[in-house]
Parts: sequence; C-alpha cells; structure tokens
Amino acid sequence: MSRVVRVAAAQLGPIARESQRPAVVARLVAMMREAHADGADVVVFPELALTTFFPRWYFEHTNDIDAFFETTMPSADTQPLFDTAKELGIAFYLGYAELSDGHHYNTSILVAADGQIIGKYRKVHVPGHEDHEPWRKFQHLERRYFEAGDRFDVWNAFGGTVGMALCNDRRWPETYRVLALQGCELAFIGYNTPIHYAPDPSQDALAGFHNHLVMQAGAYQNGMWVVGVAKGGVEEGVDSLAQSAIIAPSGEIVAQCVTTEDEVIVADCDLDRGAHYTKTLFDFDRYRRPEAYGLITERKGAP
Ligand code: ING
Repeated sequence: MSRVVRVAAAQLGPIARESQRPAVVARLVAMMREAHADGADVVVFPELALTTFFPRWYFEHTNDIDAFFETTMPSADTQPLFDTAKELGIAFYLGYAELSDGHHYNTSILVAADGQIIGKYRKVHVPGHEDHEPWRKFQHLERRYFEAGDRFDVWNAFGGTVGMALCNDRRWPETYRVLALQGCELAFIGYNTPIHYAPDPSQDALAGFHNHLVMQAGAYQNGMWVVGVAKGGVEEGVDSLAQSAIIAPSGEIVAQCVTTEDEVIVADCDLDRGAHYTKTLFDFDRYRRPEAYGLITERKGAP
C-alpha cells in the first residue's frame, strides 16, 4: 500500500506590524481551503506565521514583545484554524511565538486532521544577537527574545514518521541527522530569512542558493522529504527570502513558489521514496561510523 502524502506548502507574503491576529488567521484559513481544494492531506505554514518578524526591532523590556506571543494554543483568534482543519479534514504545521510559564519560545506545532495538537517543537538553533546593535540596518534579536529548545522529536502521522524544525535549524546538518536517526521521513521547516546578512553582506547574493542548498543536502543525505516554507517579501522594509520548496529524498526540488506573496504549492510525497537512499547509499546501520564522530557531540567549536 503506497504511503503518498499530498503536502501543501502555504507561503506567506509580508505581515505588517499592525496586522491583527484575526486578519492573519483569515489569510491562513484561505490558504488552508486552497490546499484542501488541491487535495492536500497537510498544509505547512511558515515560522512565526501569526505576526510580523518582530526580532527585527529592539525592545528594551521583554513585556514590550509579549503582544507578539501566544499564551494559549488555540486561542479565540487561532481557533478558526483548528475548526477549519477539522471541517476539511486537513492537518497543519504552524510556526508561532509561544509564551508559556514565563518562557518565550520560537515554536511550531503539528495538528492532526481532527484538530488535535500531536506535536510541539521549540527552535533549537537560535540565530542573531542578544543586544541592540544599532549599526545594523535592522536587528535580528531572536537570541534576546527566545529561549532555545533542546530536542528534535518525531511523530507518527500520515502513515509515516514526521519531524519539525524552524528556520536556522535547516542550516545545520545535525538537525536532519538527529531527525533521520529517529526514522524521520518527512520534515516540515518554516522560515523567515532576511536576504541581507549584516555580519557578511557578501552572502546576500547567495541567500537563495544557500536556502535550497541546505534543504536539498539535508533531504538527500538523510533520505527524507523536506518542506521549507517562507514568510517572504518586503516586510516592514526588510526584503525577506521566499522560494518555498518541497524537496524529495533525492534532493530534487519537486515544487517551488514563484512569488513573494501568499502562495500555495502542492506535491505528492511518496514516503517510500526515502528507502531508495536509506536502504542503499545512506544505510546508516551499515555505513555510519559513530565511533569516528565523537567530536560532533563532545566539542562545540573548533579549537
Ligand atoms: N532566520 C535566518 C535563517 O537562518 C539568517 C537567520 C538570516 C541567517 C540571514 C542567514 C542570513 O534563515 C531565522 N529566523 O533563523
């Protein structure tokens, strides 16, 4: 019996700072309905999909940012997403800012077609800086606003094994490998990526190349499907990468967004295609040499 999951990537265009949750949720629900009309079993939304990317600004006091966070999930504002998922029978991945027990996380959830939350992930690799750096055209203060998560998990869904990650996680090979070592066949990764990288502007021209490079490599080297979904376009004056893509275990891009706006793409992801790699070239049990890799977990950086 084939294990084909029809996956929709629901890319978001910009969300203005003043956007209210109901208006944003309406955009997400519209794309959920479009994904369902396209026959999708699951729809993947971006990182921080409910608000503008607020780490681009310096806020001195933490409670200045709390308005960007969700204290309950669902809430009255986000309940329409869960209700629509249940009405249509479609699952979804959603990235959002989570405030729970006084802790601030960059979070994603996996919600089943019956509207139940089956998984939660908190971003492990938190990029950017901790303090105001006025020399920058815009800030990237994720390390000021979010605590880091400390684990990658997988969940049984769609007849297979599904993993979650967020944005900067996609640039680190450990993300995909730790998921793959748990049997992950399909990874959902929402992202918000400014094209301008202040510490090294020479990378700006390569932003699109690096985006697909890391996800294609992660997919191929671990024999998994990777679904990368952007909030892109010029958001509050910051040009953010779009290029959402659905990538096969071969590393091939099978579907890609072509705008910087709200855009839904779909692809049939045959979960059995991963075995073409995990049972041959990347047969971990046969070919990996953990005894030679000790430094990967023993050492943080090069001496
Ligand atoms: N954003 C970025 C990312 O890893 C970044 C951080 C920005 C990296 C610009 C490189 C260049 O895609 C998040 N939110 O992690």
